[in-house]
Amino acid sequence: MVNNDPGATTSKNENDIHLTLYYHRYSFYSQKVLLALYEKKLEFKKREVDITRGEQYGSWFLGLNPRGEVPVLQDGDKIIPESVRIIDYLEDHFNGDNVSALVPSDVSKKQKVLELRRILDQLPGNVLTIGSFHHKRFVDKPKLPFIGPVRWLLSRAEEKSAETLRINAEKIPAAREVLLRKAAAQEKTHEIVEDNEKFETALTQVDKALGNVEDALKNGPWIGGEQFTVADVSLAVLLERMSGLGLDSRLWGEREEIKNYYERLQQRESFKAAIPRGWSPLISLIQWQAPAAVTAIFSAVIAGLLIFRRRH
Ligand SMILES: N[C@@H](CCC(=O)N[C@@H](CS)C(=O)NCC(=O)O)C(=O)O
Repeated sequence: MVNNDPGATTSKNENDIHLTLYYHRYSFYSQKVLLALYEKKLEFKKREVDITRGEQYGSWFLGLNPRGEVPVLQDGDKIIPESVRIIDYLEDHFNGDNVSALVPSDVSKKQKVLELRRILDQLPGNVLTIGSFHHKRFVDKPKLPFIGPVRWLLSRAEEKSAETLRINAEKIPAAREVLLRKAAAQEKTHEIVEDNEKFETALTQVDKALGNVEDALKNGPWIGGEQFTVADVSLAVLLERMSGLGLDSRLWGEREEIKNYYERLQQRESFKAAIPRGWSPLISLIQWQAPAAVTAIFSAVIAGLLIFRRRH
C-alpha cells in the first residue's frame, strides 16, 4: 500500500487502507508519526482528535489509549500508542519495494542512528517550550503560532494548568488517575521553568546535543549520512519547534550545517505535508481563546502539544 501523494489523506478505495492515525495536526508527537508515514509513502486514514476540547478523554478514545494522548495508530485490530512505538512498528511491518526504510540495514549505522534518536528524544523540549515564554531574553523572532498574544495566552494558561487538570480529574472519572498524574508532572515542570538556573541548564543540554548534531551533519546530508532516518524524524520536529519558539538563532545561528539542514528540510515533501504552515495554526489558537477553552489550551497545547516529554 504505497501512497505517492505525501499530503493525501485518503486513498480511492478506503476499504484497502488498514492503517488509521489518530492525531492532532499541531501535536509534536503526531507530527513525528506523520513525517514517518509520509516518508514511507504509506496509505493511511487520518482521524483528528480535538485535544483542544478534551476529546482525548472521551470514553471512545480512552479505549484506544488510556493515557488520553495522541498519536495512536490502528492497524486492523492492533492498537499502537506512543510515537516511538508507532514509528518502530511502521518500520518493522512496512518495508520492501517502494517503501523507504528509515533505519539503516548496516548494523553499526543502525546503532548510531538509534542512539542519536534516543538522545534527541530525551532532550527537555517541554522545559524549553514553556520556559521560552518566561525567559524572553533567549528568544529572538518567534514564528507562527508562537507570536505575541499566543505566548501571553499560553503563559497565563500554563500557570493555572495543574489546578485545571485537577478540576478536570474530578469531572471525568474515567480519566481521573491519568489527569492527576499529569497535574503532578505539570507542577514539577512549572517549578523548573520558573527557575533561571534550571532553565539555562535545559538550554545548555539542547545546545550541547546540537553541537554533536552539527558535527554529525558534516557527513550528511542527513544526520546518519545519505539516508533519511528515524533520527532525522526526531531532529526535524525538534528544530521546527525550536525555530517556532524563536530559539533558533541562539541554538544554531552559528551552526552552518544545521542551518543548511533546516533549509533542506523545508524543501522535503514529507516535511511540508507533516508540518502545518502559514496562518492556520494562529487562527486555530485564537479560536481556542473562548474562556472555556483556556483550560484546554493549556492541557492540550502546553501539556500535550508542546511537550516533548518522553513517556514510553
Ligand atoms: N509519549 C507520547 C506523548 C504523547 C503526547 O504527549 N501527546 C499530546 C499531544 S503532543 C497529547 O495528546 N496531549 C493531550 C493531553 O495530555 O491531554 C508519545 O510519544 O506519543
